[in-house]
Amino acid sequence: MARVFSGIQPSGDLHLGNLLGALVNWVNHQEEHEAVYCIVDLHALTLPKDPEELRSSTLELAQLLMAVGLDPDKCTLFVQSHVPEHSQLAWLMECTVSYGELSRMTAFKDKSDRSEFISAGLFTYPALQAADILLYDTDLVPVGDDQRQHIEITRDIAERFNHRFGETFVVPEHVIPPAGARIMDLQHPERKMSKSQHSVNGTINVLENPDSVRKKIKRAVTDSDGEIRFDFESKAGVSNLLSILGAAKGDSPEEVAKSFERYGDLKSAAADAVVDLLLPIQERYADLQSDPAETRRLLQAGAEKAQEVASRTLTRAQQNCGLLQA
Ligand code: ATP
Ligand code: LTN
Repeated sequence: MARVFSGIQPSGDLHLGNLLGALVNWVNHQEEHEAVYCIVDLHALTLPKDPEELRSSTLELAQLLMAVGLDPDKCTLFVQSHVPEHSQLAWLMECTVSYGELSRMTAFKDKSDRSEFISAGLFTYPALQAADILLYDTDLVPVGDDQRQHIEITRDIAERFNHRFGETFVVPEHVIPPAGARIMDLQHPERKMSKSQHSVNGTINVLENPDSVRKKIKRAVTDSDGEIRFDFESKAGVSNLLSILGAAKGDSPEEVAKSFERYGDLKSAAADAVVDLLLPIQERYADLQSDPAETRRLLQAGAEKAQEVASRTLTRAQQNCGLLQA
Protein backbone atom coordinates (compact mmCIF):
# COMPACT_ATOMS: atom_id res chain seq x y z
CA MET A 1 0.00 0.00 0.00
CA ALA A 2 1.40 3.42 -0.94
CA ARG A 3 1.86 6.03 1.80
CA VAL A 4 0.18 9.37 1.00
CA PHE A 5 0.93 12.66 2.79
CA SER A 6 -0.32 16.20 2.30
CA GLY A 7 -0.74 19.43 4.25
CA ILE A 8 -2.85 22.55 4.33
CA GLN A 9 -2.39 25.84 6.17
CA PRO A 10 -4.98 27.17 8.64
CA SER A 11 -4.53 30.59 7.11
CA GLY A 12 -7.92 31.78 5.93
CA ASP A 13 -11.18 30.53 4.52
CA LEU A 14 -11.09 27.28 2.61
CA HIS A 15 -11.97 27.95 -1.03
CA LEU A 16 -13.05 26.10 -4.15
CA GLY A 17 -9.43 25.87 -5.39
CA ASN A 18 -8.37 24.02 -2.22
CA LEU A 19 -11.37 21.74 -2.51
CA LEU A 20 -11.07 20.81 -6.19
CA GLY A 21 -7.28 21.04 -6.45
CA ALA A 22 -6.41 19.07 -3.36
CA LEU A 23 -9.09 17.94 -0.91
CA VAL A 24 -11.28 15.90 -3.25
CA ASN A 25 -8.15 13.94 -4.08
CA TRP A 26 -7.26 13.54 -0.39
CA VAL A 27 -10.65 11.96 0.27
CA ASN A 28 -10.19 9.50 -2.61
CA HIS A 29 -6.70 8.52 -1.48
CA GLN A 30 -7.82 7.57 2.05
CA GLU A 31 -9.87 4.73 0.50
CA GLU A 32 -6.96 3.07 -1.29
CA HIS A 33 -3.80 4.10 0.54
CA GLU A 34 -2.33 4.73 3.95
CA ALA A 35 -3.09 8.46 4.08
CA VAL A 36 -1.65 11.04 6.50
CA TYR A 37 -3.01 14.62 6.42
CA CYS A 38 -1.63 17.54 8.38
CA ILE A 39 -2.89 21.01 9.30
CA VAL A 40 0.36 22.93 8.98
CA ASP A 41 -0.01 25.59 11.66
CA LEU A 42 3.76 26.19 11.87
CA HIS A 43 3.78 27.09 8.18
CA ALA A 44 0.95 29.56 8.84
CA LEU A 45 3.25 31.41 11.27
CA THR A 46 5.57 32.40 8.40
CA LEU A 47 3.25 35.39 7.81
CA PRO A 48 1.99 37.52 10.74
CA LYS A 49 -1.03 35.92 12.48
CA ASP A 50 -3.37 36.92 15.27
CA PRO A 51 -2.98 34.20 17.97
CA GLU A 52 -6.71 33.81 18.68
CA GLU A 53 -7.48 33.66 15.00
CA LEU A 54 -4.83 31.02 14.36
CA ARG A 55 -6.18 28.87 17.19
CA SER A 56 -9.77 29.04 16.00
CA SER A 57 -8.81 28.62 12.31
CA THR A 58 -6.93 25.44 13.18
CA LEU A 59 -9.92 23.86 14.90
CA GLU A 60 -12.33 25.06 12.19
CA LEU A 61 -10.12 23.70 9.44
CA ALA A 62 -10.06 20.29 11.13
CA GLN A 63 -13.87 20.31 11.21
CA LEU A 64 -14.07 21.43 7.60
CA LEU A 65 -11.70 18.71 6.46
CA MET A 66 -13.88 16.13 8.16
CA ALA A 67 -16.98 17.73 6.62
CA VAL A 68 -15.35 17.44 3.19
CA GLY A 69 -14.98 13.71 3.82
CA LEU A 70 -11.73 12.97 5.67
CA ASP A 71 -12.55 10.16 8.07
CA PRO A 72 -10.24 9.76 11.09
CA ASP A 73 -10.97 6.01 10.98
CA LYS A 74 -9.55 5.81 7.47
CA CYS A 75 -6.71 8.36 7.57
CA THR A 76 -4.42 10.04 10.09
CA LEU A 77 -5.44 13.70 10.58
CA PHE A 78 -3.38 15.87 12.92
CA VAL A 79 -1.93 19.31 13.65
CA GLN A 80 1.74 19.87 12.71
CA SER A 81 2.80 21.55 15.99
CA HIS A 82 1.45 18.57 17.99
CA VAL A 83 4.23 16.40 16.55
CA PRO A 84 7.51 18.16 17.44
CA GLU A 85 9.50 15.87 15.12
CA HIS A 86 8.45 18.20 12.26
CA SER A 87 10.45 21.12 13.69
CA GLN A 88 13.33 18.84 14.66
CA LEU A 89 13.73 17.33 11.21
CA ALA A 90 13.26 20.77 9.60
CA TRP A 91 16.64 21.84 11.02
CA LEU A 92 18.37 18.90 9.34
CA MET A 93 16.56 19.85 6.12
CA GLU A 94 17.70 23.48 6.42
CA CYS A 95 21.26 22.22 6.64
CA THR A 96 20.77 20.09 3.51
CA VAL A 97 19.15 22.68 1.21
CA SER A 98 21.16 25.62 -0.16
CA TYR A 99 20.50 29.34 0.04
CA GLY A 100 20.49 29.43 -3.78
CA GLU A 101 17.79 26.75 -4.03
CA LEU A 102 15.56 28.52 -1.51
CA SER A 103 16.09 31.84 -3.35
CA ARG A 104 14.60 30.33 -6.52
CA MET A 105 11.24 29.43 -4.94
CA THR A 106 8.47 31.37 -6.69
CA ALA A 107 6.11 31.09 -3.69
CA PHE A 108 8.72 32.93 -1.59
CA LYS A 109 9.10 35.64 -4.23
CA ASP A 110 5.31 36.12 -4.48
CA LYS A 111 4.68 36.19 -0.75
CA SER A 112 7.71 38.34 0.16
CA ASP A 113 6.70 40.89 -2.49
CA ARG A 114 3.31 41.20 -0.80
CA SER A 115 4.53 41.25 2.80
CA GLU A 116 5.94 44.13 4.83
CA PHE A 117 7.77 41.86 7.27
CA ILE A 118 9.65 39.03 5.59
CA SER A 119 10.42 36.39 8.22
CA ALA A 120 13.34 33.98 7.95
CA GLY A 121 10.70 31.26 8.28
CA LEU A 122 9.05 32.37 5.04
CA PHE A 123 12.40 31.85 3.32
CA THR A 124 13.09 28.42 4.86
CA TYR A 125 9.43 27.32 4.49
CA PRO A 126 10.31 24.55 1.94
CA ALA A 127 12.69 22.91 4.46
CA LEU A 128 9.83 22.48 6.94
CA GLN A 129 7.60 21.20 4.13
CA ALA A 130 10.29 18.66 3.16
CA ALA A 131 10.41 17.52 6.81
CA ASP A 132 6.61 17.09 6.84
CA ILE A 133 6.71 14.85 3.80
CA LEU A 134 9.89 12.86 4.47
CA LEU A 135 8.98 12.00 8.09
CA TYR A 136 6.26 9.62 6.85
CA ASP A 137 8.22 7.68 4.19
CA THR A 138 5.77 9.24 1.76
CA ASP A 139 5.35 7.85 -1.75
CA LEU A 140 2.67 10.24 -3.04
CA VAL A 141 1.87 13.90 -2.29
CA PRO A 142 -1.54 15.04 -3.62
CA VAL A 143 -1.40 18.83 -4.16
CA GLY A 144 -2.54 21.54 -6.56
CA ASP A 145 -0.37 22.66 -9.44
CA ASP A 146 1.15 25.58 -7.46
CA GLN A 147 3.04 23.12 -5.23
CA ARG A 148 5.14 21.45 -7.97
CA GLN A 149 8.29 23.40 -7.11
CA HIS A 150 7.98 22.59 -3.39
CA ILE A 151 7.72 18.86 -4.12
CA GLU A 152 10.69 19.06 -6.51
CA ILE A 153 12.89 20.64 -3.84
CA THR A 154 11.73 18.00 -1.33
CA ARG A 155 12.91 15.30 -3.75
CA ASP A 156 16.25 17.08 -4.19
CA ILE A 157 16.72 17.34 -0.42
CA ALA A 158 15.86 13.64 0.09
CA GLU A 159 18.26 12.54 -2.65
CA ARG A 160 21.08 14.74 -1.35
CA PHE A 161 20.65 13.50 2.23
CA ASN A 162 20.56 9.86 1.05
CA HIS A 163 23.65 10.44 -1.06
CA ARG A 164 25.59 12.02 1.81
CA PHE A 165 24.50 9.78 4.67
CA GLY A 166 23.13 6.58 3.13
CA GLU A 167 19.52 5.50 2.43
CA THR A 168 17.37 7.44 4.91
CA PHE A 169 14.35 8.85 3.10
CA VAL A 170 11.84 7.67 0.53
CA VAL A 171 11.90 10.07 -2.47
CA PRO A 172 8.24 11.15 -2.98
CA GLU A 173 6.25 11.93 -6.14
CA HIS A 174 3.56 14.58 -6.47
CA VAL A 175 0.02 13.78 -7.66
CA ILE A 176 -1.77 16.58 -9.49
CA PRO A 177 -5.46 15.99 -10.29
CA PRO A 178 -6.44 15.70 -13.99
CA ALA A 179 -9.11 18.41 -13.57
CA GLY A 180 -9.12 21.23 -11.03
CA ALA A 181 -5.38 21.40 -10.39
CA ARG A 182 -5.46 25.14 -11.07
CA ILE A 183 -8.67 26.94 -10.21
CA MET A 184 -8.30 30.62 -11.05
CA ASP A 185 -9.70 33.79 -9.50
CA LEU A 186 -13.14 34.51 -11.04
CA GLN A 187 -12.33 38.21 -11.47
CA HIS A 188 -8.66 37.81 -12.40
CA PRO A 189 -8.53 34.48 -14.26
CA GLU A 190 -4.81 34.93 -14.94
CA ARG A 191 -4.00 34.27 -11.25
CA LYS A 192 -4.91 31.39 -8.96
CA MET A 193 -7.83 31.50 -6.55
CA SER A 194 -6.08 32.08 -3.24
CA LYS A 195 -6.76 32.51 0.46
CA SER A 196 -4.30 35.32 0.78
CA GLN A 197 -5.13 37.58 -2.20
CA HIS A 198 -8.29 38.95 -0.51
CA SER A 199 -10.20 38.95 -3.79
CA VAL A 200 -13.75 38.74 -2.42
CA ASN A 201 -15.60 38.45 -5.73
CA GLY A 202 -12.96 36.25 -7.30
CA THR A 203 -12.97 33.59 -4.57
CA ILE A 204 -15.71 31.11 -3.65
CA ASN A 205 -15.46 29.87 -0.09
CA VAL A 206 -16.49 26.37 0.84
CA LEU A 207 -18.86 27.85 3.46
CA GLU A 208 -20.40 30.39 1.09
CA ASN A 209 -24.20 30.46 0.77
CA PRO A 210 -25.82 29.40 -2.53
CA ASP A 211 -27.05 32.89 -3.50
CA SER A 212 -23.62 34.37 -3.16
CA VAL A 213 -22.03 31.46 -5.10
CA ARG A 214 -24.51 32.00 -7.96
CA LYS A 215 -23.90 35.78 -8.01
CA LYS A 216 -20.13 35.40 -8.13
CA ILE A 217 -20.20 32.84 -10.94
CA LYS A 218 -22.69 34.95 -12.89
CA ARG A 219 -20.34 37.94 -12.62
CA ALA A 220 -17.21 35.91 -13.46
CA VAL A 221 -15.01 37.57 -16.08
CA THR A 222 -15.21 35.93 -19.54
CA ASP A 223 -14.47 37.51 -22.96
CA SER A 224 -16.36 38.89 -25.92
CA ASP A 225 -15.86 36.32 -28.69
CA GLY A 226 -18.76 34.13 -27.48
CA GLU A 227 -17.05 30.82 -28.25
CA ILE A 228 -16.89 28.01 -25.69
CA ARG A 229 -13.64 26.05 -25.81
CA PHE A 230 -10.95 25.05 -23.32
CA ASP A 231 -7.92 27.23 -24.00
CA PHE A 232 -6.26 28.81 -20.97
CA GLU A 233 -3.85 30.91 -23.06
CA SER A 234 -6.45 32.96 -24.90
CA LYS A 235 -9.68 32.25 -22.97
CA ALA A 236 -8.73 32.11 -19.30
CA GLY A 237 -12.13 33.07 -17.84
CA VAL A 238 -14.20 30.60 -19.87
CA SER A 239 -11.59 27.87 -19.39
CA ASN A 240 -11.71 28.41 -15.64
CA LEU A 241 -15.50 27.91 -15.62
CA LEU A 242 -15.04 24.72 -17.67
CA SER A 243 -12.41 23.50 -15.19
CA ILE A 244 -14.69 24.22 -12.25
CA LEU A 245 -17.68 22.46 -13.79
CA GLY A 246 -15.51 19.57 -15.02
CA ALA A 247 -13.82 19.05 -11.65
CA ALA A 248 -17.11 19.31 -9.75
CA LYS A 249 -18.69 16.68 -12.04
CA GLY A 250 -15.61 14.47 -12.51
CA ASP A 251 -15.41 15.24 -16.29
CA SER A 252 -12.61 16.78 -18.34
CA PRO A 253 -13.04 20.48 -19.23
CA GLU A 254 -12.73 19.64 -22.95
CA GLU A 255 -15.64 17.20 -22.65
CA VAL A 256 -17.73 19.75 -20.71
CA ALA A 257 -17.11 22.38 -23.41
CA LYS A 258 -18.98 20.27 -25.98
CA SER A 259 -22.28 20.55 -24.08
CA PHE A 260 -22.63 24.37 -24.17
CA GLU A 261 -23.10 27.10 -26.72
CA ARG A 262 -23.82 30.15 -24.57
CA TYR A 263 -21.79 31.62 -21.71
CA GLY A 264 -24.98 32.12 -19.67
CA ASP A 265 -25.81 28.40 -19.81
CA LEU A 266 -22.26 27.42 -18.88
CA LYS A 267 -22.35 29.78 -15.90
CA SER A 268 -25.72 28.43 -14.67
CA ALA A 269 -24.50 24.84 -14.92
CA ALA A 270 -21.24 25.68 -13.13
CA ALA A 271 -23.17 27.48 -10.37
CA ASP A 272 -25.55 24.51 -9.91
CA ALA A 273 -22.65 22.05 -9.76
CA VAL A 274 -20.76 24.13 -7.18
CA VAL A 275 -23.86 24.62 -5.00
CA ASP A 276 -24.58 20.85 -5.15
CA LEU A 277 -21.00 20.15 -4.15
CA LEU A 278 -20.92 22.62 -1.25
CA LEU A 279 -24.33 22.16 0.40
CA PRO A 280 -23.72 18.69 1.93
CA ILE A 281 -20.28 19.84 3.15
CA GLN A 282 -21.89 22.86 4.82
CA GLU A 283 -24.49 20.66 6.52
CA ARG A 284 -21.90 18.24 7.90
CA TYR A 285 -19.77 21.18 9.07
CA ALA A 286 -22.68 22.63 11.05
CA ASP A 287 -23.07 19.27 12.84
CA LEU A 288 -19.38 18.92 13.63
CA GLN A 289 -19.16 22.45 14.99
CA SER A 290 -21.48 21.55 17.83
CA ASP A 291 -18.80 19.33 19.43
CA PRO A 292 -15.36 20.97 19.43
CA ALA A 293 -14.16 18.72 22.30
CA GLU A 294 -14.66 15.65 20.10
CA THR A 295 -12.67 17.30 17.28
CA ARG A 296 -9.78 17.99 19.67
CA ARG A 297 -9.88 14.40 20.87
CA LEU A 298 -9.69 13.12 17.30
CA LEU A 299 -6.78 15.45 16.53
CA GLN A 300 -4.89 14.25 19.59
CA ALA A 301 -5.39 10.61 18.59
CA GLY A 302 -4.20 11.53 15.08
CA ALA A 303 -1.05 13.17 16.47
CA GLU A 304 -0.22 10.09 18.55
CA LYS A 305 -0.56 7.86 15.50
CA ALA A 306 1.55 10.22 13.38
CA GLN A 307 4.25 10.51 16.01
CA GLU A 308 4.89 6.76 16.06
CA VAL A 309 6.06 6.90 12.44
CA ALA A 310 7.67 10.37 12.66
CA SER A 311 9.86 9.54 15.67
CA ARG A 312 11.29 6.45 13.95
CA THR A 313 12.24 8.42 10.84
CA LEU A 314 13.71 11.29 12.85
CA THR A 315 15.91 8.92 14.86
CA ARG A 316 17.12 7.26 11.64
CA ALA A 317 18.00 10.65 10.12
CA GLN A 318 19.75 11.84 13.31
CA GLN A 319 21.82 8.68 13.55
CA ASN A 320 22.76 8.66 9.88
CA CYS A 321 24.00 12.25 9.89
CA GLY A 322 26.17 11.69 12.94
CA LEU A 323 24.30 13.13 15.92
CA LEU A 324 25.28 11.33 19.14
CA GLN A 325 22.30 9.47 20.62
CA ALA A 326 21.19 10.85 24.00
P1 ATP B 1 -2.21 30.88 -0.11
O1 ATP B 1 -2.85 31.48 -1.29
O2 ATP B 1 -2.28 31.69 1.12
O3 ATP B 1 -0.85 30.32 -0.41
P2 ATP B 1 -3.72 28.62 -0.67
O4 ATP B 1 -5.06 29.09 -0.98
O5 ATP B 1 -2.78 28.28 -1.79
O6 ATP B 1 -3.06 29.64 0.30
P3 ATP B 1 -2.82 26.32 0.82
O7 ATP B 1 -3.08 25.97 2.22
O8 ATP B 1 -1.48 26.89 0.54
O9 ATP B 1 -3.88 27.35 0.27
O10 ATP B 1 -3.09 25.08 -0.13
C1 ATP B 1 -3.75 23.90 0.21
C2 ATP B 1 -3.86 23.02 -1.02
O11 ATP B 1 -4.77 23.62 -1.97
C3 ATP B 1 -2.54 22.82 -1.79
O12 ATP B 1 -2.43 21.48 -2.20
C4 ATP B 1 -2.66 23.73 -2.97
O13 ATP B 1 -1.90 23.27 -4.07
C5 ATP B 1 -4.15 23.67 -3.26
N1 ATP B 1 -4.60 24.89 -3.93
C6 ATP B 1 -4.57 26.15 -3.44
N2 ATP B 1 -5.08 27.04 -4.31
C7 ATP B 1 -5.48 26.32 -5.39
C8 ATP B 1 -6.10 26.66 -6.63
N3 ATP B 1 -6.42 27.91 -6.91
N4 ATP B 1 -6.36 25.68 -7.52
C9 ATP B 1 -6.06 24.38 -7.22
N5 ATP B 1 -5.46 23.98 -6.07
C10 ATP B 1 -5.17 24.93 -5.16
N1 LTN C 1 3.07 24.52 1.13
C1 LTN C 1 1.77 23.91 1.10
C2 LTN C 1 1.29 23.40 2.42
C3 LTN C 1 2.12 22.27 2.91
C4 LTN C 1 2.21 20.97 2.35
C5 LTN C 1 3.11 20.24 3.17
C6 LTN C 1 1.63 20.37 1.23
C7 LTN C 1 2.95 22.28 4.00
N2 LTN C 1 3.53 21.06 4.17
C8 LTN C 1 3.44 18.93 2.87
C9 LTN C 1 1.98 19.02 0.94
C10 LTN C 1 2.87 18.34 1.77
C11 LTN C 1 0.82 24.96 0.56
O1 LTN C 1 1.03 26.10 0.73
N3 LTN C 1 -0.22 24.53 -0.02
